Amino acid sequence: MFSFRTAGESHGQAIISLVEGVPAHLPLDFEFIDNELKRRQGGYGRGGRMKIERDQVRFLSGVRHGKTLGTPIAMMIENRDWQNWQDIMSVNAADSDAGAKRQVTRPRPGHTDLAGSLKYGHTDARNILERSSARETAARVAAGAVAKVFLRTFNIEILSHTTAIGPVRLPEGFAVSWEQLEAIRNDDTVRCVVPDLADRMVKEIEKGQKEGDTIGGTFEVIARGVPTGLGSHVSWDTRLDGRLAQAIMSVNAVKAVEIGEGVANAYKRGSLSHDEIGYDAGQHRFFRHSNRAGGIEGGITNGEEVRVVGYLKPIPTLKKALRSVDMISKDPFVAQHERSDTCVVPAAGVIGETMVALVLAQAFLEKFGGDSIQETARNYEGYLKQLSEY
Ligand code: EPS
Repeated sequence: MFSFRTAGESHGQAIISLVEGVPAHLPLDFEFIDNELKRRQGGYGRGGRMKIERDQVRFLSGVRHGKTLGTPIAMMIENRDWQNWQDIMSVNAADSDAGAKRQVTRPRPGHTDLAGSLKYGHTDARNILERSSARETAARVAAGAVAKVFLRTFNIEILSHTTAIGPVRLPEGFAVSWEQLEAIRNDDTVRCVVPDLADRMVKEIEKGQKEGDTIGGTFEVIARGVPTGLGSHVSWDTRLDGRLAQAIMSVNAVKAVEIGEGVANAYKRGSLSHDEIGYDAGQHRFFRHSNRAGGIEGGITNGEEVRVVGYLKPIPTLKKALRSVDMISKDPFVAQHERSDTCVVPAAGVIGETMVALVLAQAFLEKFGGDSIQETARNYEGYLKQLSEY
């Protein structure tokens, strides 16, 4: 069973990723994996922290001479900022006085600070925010990069783009091409494929920055080459759309998820919402004349591109602080400001790709299994043959 976990605090020594269930003999592309981390670090609107970190994966287990062993893959990404936080985030009881220096008692509305502190019985919200920080997503991207390498073996590719930053958005029904997605560079400002809109998005972020505010937005993740038949209609938790929604919703600041044109379709007639079916006799395959369903029907992939949209709230760490109450004195205060980002939507798209890759890799291995990549490939080829003979 393919699965992954992460561990680590934002200003602790390192963040860790553990991936299980990857078949043996998969050649890992280390350059590609580090580049994925670099992509997540980019985007206009990031704060000072990204100038400190240079994320790189150190493989600790599960790989030998460039290939997976079929054993758990442990990866570590160092936090360079740890140098500045060694005593504050120390694991030793003797350093507990140092922790008081950066105590957080004024919870930010919209953040985990208060709910987490109450739940876990902490009076210093740092014990909560260190783990709820989006720093954790670097470890997810490492896991997702392994999933992407696995999926690439079967010609499944995943990319994303920014579809809105604040009120600046792509027109409804805008269909991005794969070439446009591939053309987005690592140093792109906002990862939007329409240059005019990208400029306006940058201006929107600058305006927010100046006003001490934060900006939300949306991203779309697209997976191509996904075969018909991943996920299943048989139970609530096997439906792939539900699994993707959970995965995307778990990304920090995401508050809504859409598959295909799910939101717009709710306001349209059925005759304008569904994708008519065609058959390509040359390729022996069914196809759709449109893809409003985002490549999933009844919780099962239908062979079209899988399309998922994530909606992010503006992040809750604001200079223009909102009203709050001190957790200890119970006096009203404006919430505490920590160094932070203004807009994380471009990075969130890369994290969205990761979550889609992890869900697709899991669903793929559920269907085709295999302890070695050769065995998985054999099973997959057999299934493709079965489809072509249908
Ligand atoms: C984050 C706050 C900022 C972000 C961080 C998420 O970090 P810091 O508190 O060190 O300034 O930069 O994101 C990352 C470190 C990252 O790698 O994405 C938060 O509170 O969620």
